[in-house]
Amino acid sequence: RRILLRERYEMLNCQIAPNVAEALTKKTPIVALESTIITHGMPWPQNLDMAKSVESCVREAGATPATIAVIDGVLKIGLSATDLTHLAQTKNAAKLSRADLALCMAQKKTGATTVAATMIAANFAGISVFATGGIGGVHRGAENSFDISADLRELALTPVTVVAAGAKAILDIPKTLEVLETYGVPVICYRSDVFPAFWSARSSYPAPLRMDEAKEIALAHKMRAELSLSGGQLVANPIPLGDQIPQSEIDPMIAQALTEAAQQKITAKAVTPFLLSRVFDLTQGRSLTANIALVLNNARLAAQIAQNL
Ligand code: PSU
Ligand code: MN
Repeated sequence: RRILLRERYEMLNCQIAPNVAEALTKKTPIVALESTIITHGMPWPQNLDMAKSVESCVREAGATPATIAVIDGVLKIGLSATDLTHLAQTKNAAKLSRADLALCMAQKKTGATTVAATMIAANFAGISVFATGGIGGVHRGAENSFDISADLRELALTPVTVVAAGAKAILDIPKTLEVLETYGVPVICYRSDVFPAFWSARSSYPAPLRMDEAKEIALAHKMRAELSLSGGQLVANPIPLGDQIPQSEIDPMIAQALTEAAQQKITAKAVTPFLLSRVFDLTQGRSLTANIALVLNNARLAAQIAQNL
């Protein structure tokens, strides 16, 4: 089977980093990490610092990090320090979701994977746990724009447990929760009775499900596989209270960013990066500090879940 897999990777131009390949062979815990957060979610040079710190965090928690991206057409599961620096500095990397991944590889281009594409690549490589900041979701005004992130449908299809700090507060949280419910995606709030709102630890929406131990989350993941259920789990891990920006403070800034996006007719893939960068400016960088803190917090929980799988 291993030889077959190797041939398949070569045919596809997929490279698994040596330490990730070793962890896969030895069945030691691995945590996948996305790269759109590096290229489209944060400014240089904090994006590179974050990418390195999140990998260290995973290692300290006893798992192997595997940051995923497409570099010159090669799907890499685990990036070298050179790749990471190159990607963090690249201005024109594509933002890859399910629709774009194979095309980017075929055209030998460079692209960063969103939650959806990272789930696909992780599952392909045999990695079950993935840590990110916040997933994409249903945008406010979706009843007119139909802007619903492909991340949600991916959670319905691909069996990876994704640890995020809830959905970004720039989104319509109740609609996002409704779509996840329709798709049969378990939304497991970690040690919380309410769904977290990314920069803020609490939203006003109750937790659809709650679990308090990484072990339980890992067991639920296994049970889904036993039942042959397609799709993953969303673990919503609140940002630590000391790092959060309370909703009352950030809400007016989100409202302003949304107004500007509408005025400038920002659409499709550009919406999320535009809003994140405007909220960064309007909070004078506080949103970035909070974003980094929550990603590290998610990496630690993801490593614990991976250890229990
Ligand atoms: N979380 C962050 N920063 C980000 C993203 C998530 O903290 O930049 C990215 C993820 O890659 C996610 C994407 O999959 O935003 C969602 O984009 P869209 O809304 O266009 O589907
Ligand atoms: Mn969208």
